[in-house]
Amino acid sequence: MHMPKKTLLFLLSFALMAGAGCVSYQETKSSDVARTHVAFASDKTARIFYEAFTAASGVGRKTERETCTLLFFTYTKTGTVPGPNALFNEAVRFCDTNGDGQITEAEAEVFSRTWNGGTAASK
Ligand SMILES: [Ca+2]
Repeated sequence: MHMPKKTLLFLLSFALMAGAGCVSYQETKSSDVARTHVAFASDKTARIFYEAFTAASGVGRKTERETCTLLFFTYTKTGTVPGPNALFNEAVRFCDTNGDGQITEAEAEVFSRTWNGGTAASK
């Protein structure tokens, strides 16, 4: 059986690519910013805020991006996790409802009941 040269070359290229498999790459980055300055009306207010903030700090948010390149059989998965300051700033923005830079006891009480780590509730 005689196989044309082009067909043989095509089959050889296909076998080479199939044998190479898929290259997979995964990277997780942490992005952080400077912490927002905030004042608390009292020590009790600060305690309420920090207790609610740290209770939900285990709830991480991750922004993911996936890329699949068929030509070179490459699969890339990139994730970004906000750093602790970014989460703190978001918590302050969420808690300080009137945006005056001071957290009152009423704001801290509402915050402690509604803050879930910034995953669902936001202003
Ligand atoms: Ca305020």
